[in-house]
Amino acid sequence: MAHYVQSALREKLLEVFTHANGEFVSGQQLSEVLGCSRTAVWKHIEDLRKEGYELEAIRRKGYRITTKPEKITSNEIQLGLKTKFLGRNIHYEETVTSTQKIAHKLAYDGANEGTIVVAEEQVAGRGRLDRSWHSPKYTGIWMSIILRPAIPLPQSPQLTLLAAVSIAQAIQEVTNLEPEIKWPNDILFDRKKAVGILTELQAESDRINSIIIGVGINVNQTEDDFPDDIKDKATSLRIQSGKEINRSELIQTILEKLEKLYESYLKTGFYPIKLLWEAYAISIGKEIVASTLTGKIHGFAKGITDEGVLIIEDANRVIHHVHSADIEIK
Ligand code: BT5
Repeated sequence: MAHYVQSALREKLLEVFTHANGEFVSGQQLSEVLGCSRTAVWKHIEDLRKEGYELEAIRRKGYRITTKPEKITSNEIQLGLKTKFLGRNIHYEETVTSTQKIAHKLAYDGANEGTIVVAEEQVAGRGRLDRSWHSPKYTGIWMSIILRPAIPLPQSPQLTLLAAVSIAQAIQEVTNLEPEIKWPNDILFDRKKAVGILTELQAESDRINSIIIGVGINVNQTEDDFPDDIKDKATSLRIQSGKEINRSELIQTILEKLEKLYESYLKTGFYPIKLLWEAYAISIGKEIVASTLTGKIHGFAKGITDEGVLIIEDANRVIHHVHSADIEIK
């Protein structure tokens, strides 16, 4: 209920600004139209700012909107999209709990391979091991992709690496930045995380029904947009490049790169993807600490196997094969 009232007020507020057509609207006027105090008006204005609206405020004159957030639209993603199946079916929503949750349901109900779920905001975005993923409105790409590859179950982690390569390629093409991949699923700039990937499965015994690749990309956030707990370790493409980036264009490029790599992978296997992945990898050839569910492994990251498994050699020259872990580079 509270949420409904909030969003109704927000709609009304935006309506007033739309009518004002770029002119100033006084705080008094706003408080009358919305039926709330001047302080409450100020709070709503702050909320709009957090959502990416830019407002000018001048004493005695009031407020006016100077820039509206750029929204993702299915049209923009699909216009000129050069894919056969990826992104041909788009499920778009303004606010969701998690795009993964929706994609799981769609996949279970038989959605076509290549269906994607895109949201402007996630209120319960998740990372691996039930960690949370900060997904504020209008600033990032929060997307889940449904694939149905006919591959043996143990090979499914390869798709995380494949997705990471395609996202890195797309970011490079759209922004000219040089992404670095940290095994298995992070894309970093200056050692700070801009992209996280979460790969989940629906399988029966050893047969894969679907693989759902969740992609979280910090695109247009500024430093102030990150909460304290991730401020020091997160970055966005805008912070890195100094430019705002069109999210629909980036999604389109990711879909094109991903489909190309995925088709090559189904035809010729993982090896070519592995080579591409290695060219972006920063965690290889370095001293690292891998935190696994069963403990920490300190050692030298030698590379990945043809299955995408991380190889670490410890101080006693014992080789460890790590399937899943968080990596810290020394
Ligand atoms: C990941 O997990 O990196 C996978 C993130 C996947 C998010 C996408 S968004 C679309 C789809 N729908 C979902 O609900 N999820 C997927 P992990 O490696 O466990 O990293 C999570 C950790 O990264 C958190 O514990 C934080 O420390 C940090 N973190 C959270 N939000 C972040 C952000 N926006 N940018 C950078 N770091 C973040």
